[in-house]
Amino acid sequence: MSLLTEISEMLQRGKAAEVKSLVQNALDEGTDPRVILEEGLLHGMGVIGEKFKNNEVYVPEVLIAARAMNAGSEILKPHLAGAGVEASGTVILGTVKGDLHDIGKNLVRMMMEGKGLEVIDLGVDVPPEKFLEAALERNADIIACSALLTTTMTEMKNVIETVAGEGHRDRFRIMVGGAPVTESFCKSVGADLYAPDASSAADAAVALCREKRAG
Ligand code: B1M
Repeated sequence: MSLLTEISEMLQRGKAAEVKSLVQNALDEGTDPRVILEEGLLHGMGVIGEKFKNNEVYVPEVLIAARAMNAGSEILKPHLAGAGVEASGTVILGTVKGDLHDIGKNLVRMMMEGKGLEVIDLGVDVPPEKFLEAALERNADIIACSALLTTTMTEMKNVIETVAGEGHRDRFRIMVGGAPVTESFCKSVGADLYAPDASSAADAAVALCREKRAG
């Protein structure tokens, strides 16, 4: 069995310690960290997701798989992030109110930090006022919202309305993403940018900060 397959299988079984050491072994063998992420960790999480959908596994199994996913991602973090890059912008990031999914958001943070952005991670279940408060306090460039549920993605509209309602809509760029979010949803709620995955979210955020700072 290849190391990547083993990572995927151990993740599915929620074996965090094993996932960590297998990820380290794969790095030591010279495997590209992005390949370890995509074909090891995310592959395993994808299988769990399918089983969750089909009621073959339940919340506890998904939670321990998520913990193993996060453990493996932490080992990858320094290898995905470009060390020593000066901050080129500040991003306020969080999962919207009512939503507890954070694996994708954590990957977005990792990729953004890797591109030299300063990321203030507000965690999960973040109310609109908290996004705005943090953005004002840190004089941020971007407010970035993640949502994984069709029932919570509508909170993104509340974030935008809260920012606009307080007269700050021109001051911050607002970015949205997460599995149910689409380009057309982004347009419909009046957000500035949608990114489908963590890597393109990081690239887009850097471009947005550059454009914003250029005037
Ligand atoms: Co939840 N869950 N969950 N869950 N869960 C989904 C999302 C679901 C699709 C499963 C299913 O039924 N098929 C479904 C949502 C259905 C829907 O709304 N359409 C669902 C449900 C229903 C629920 C509960 C309601 C279940 C229940 O209790 N009955 C409940 C809700 C809790 C709540 O939030 N209030 C719930 C709970 C949970 C757990 C707590 C058990 C756990 C979360 C643990 C955690 O995150 N720490 C969990 C998990 C793990 C999942 C699945 C299996 C995996 C999600 C994940 O982490 N994927 C998921 C099924 C699936 O997706 N196949 C499911 C991996 C991750 C890397 O991908 O987050 O999409 P993702 O992030 C990507 C992109 O979307 C993007 O970049 C990332 C990487 O490239 N991205 C951004 C994300 N944020 C971005 C922001 C950006 C840009 C890009 O810019 C700002």
